[in-house]
Amino acid sequence: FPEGTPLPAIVTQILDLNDSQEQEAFRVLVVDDSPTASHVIKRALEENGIIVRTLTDPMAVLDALHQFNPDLLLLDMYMPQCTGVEAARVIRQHNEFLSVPIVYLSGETDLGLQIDALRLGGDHFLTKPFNPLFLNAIVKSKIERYRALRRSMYHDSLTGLLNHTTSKTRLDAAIEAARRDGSSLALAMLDIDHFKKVNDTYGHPIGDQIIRSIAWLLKQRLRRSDIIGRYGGEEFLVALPGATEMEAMVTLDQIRQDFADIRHPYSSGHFQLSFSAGIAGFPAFDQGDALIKAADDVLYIAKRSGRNRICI
Ligand code: GH3
Ligand code: MG
Ligand code: MG
Ligand code: MG
Repeated sequence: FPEGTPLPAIVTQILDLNDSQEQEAFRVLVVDDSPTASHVIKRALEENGIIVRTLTDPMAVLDALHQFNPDLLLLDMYMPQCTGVEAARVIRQHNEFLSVPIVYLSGETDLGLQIDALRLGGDHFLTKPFNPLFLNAIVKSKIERYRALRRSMYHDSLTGLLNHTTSKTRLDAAIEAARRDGSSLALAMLDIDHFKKVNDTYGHPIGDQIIRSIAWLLKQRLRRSDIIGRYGGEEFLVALPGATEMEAMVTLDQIRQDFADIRHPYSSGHFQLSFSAGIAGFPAFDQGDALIKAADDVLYIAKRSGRNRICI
């Protein structure tokens, strides 16, 4: 909210976190030894707004997957270095690429060989020359399914935030990046104050709405590069790469105040709530687990000293 604007009373009713996540452009990696074929495929997909990267050497496919992070692979069957099926087998040996869709696009018309390719890690088989409309339709439907699967694996369904496990994984990765860059990172652990009373007094569904409203506020206020996770029931993990503990304190204290100001409507009146947070930072704590523990210890102090506050 810009300064001076009153907070909407019904923050909880305007959000649908899962629907409001803007759709990022689809990314497709095309692996084909023929530059001409790659070019034609690339153009057909780009006409539909898809971001395409082409690769003529299948031996480099793992690097390309890591760097480009595609939503789908279009794989040629016959290439001088190795076959598409061999490339797919290597890809599937890596856990993180276990479910990325692999669609073959090849001149191979032998049904038996096509079926073999599908058995060994492929999701679909298209033949050249391809119909651009059909190619785009297959690519779109496979990617939408894959994205939905990933969202449910990595995100919490109530809030759309990162789930517990993913929060920790992302925090660890951010710490490694900070170590490499010699930059700082601040971690805050947030916990809603007296939340049991909310459930007891107003009911569990209202409690859920409150949890969604904090998630919404955090998403509104923090940067895209920040890590926001639902760490537990009404506990949130917030990591700010590049920020010092003091900078995180300033940012989070503003959010704390705004949350405390929200009037949650209930029957003919309203109620107000608060949260507390503890902040710790890298490099003072240089491992994910230690950082979380440190922030949690400080959170406990914030609770003990009266709640509705952020401590460092
Ligand atoms: P404190 O200020 O010390 O944090 O007090 P508290 O009552 O918030 O205590 P605590 O953090 O231990 O309580 C968490 C409560 O949050 C327990 C549980 O009933 C409730 N809760 C946890 N997850 C959910 C959820 O997904 N939905 C709802 N409605 N309530 C939840
Ligand atoms: Mg070929
Ligand atoms: Mg709690
Ligand atoms: Mg609590």
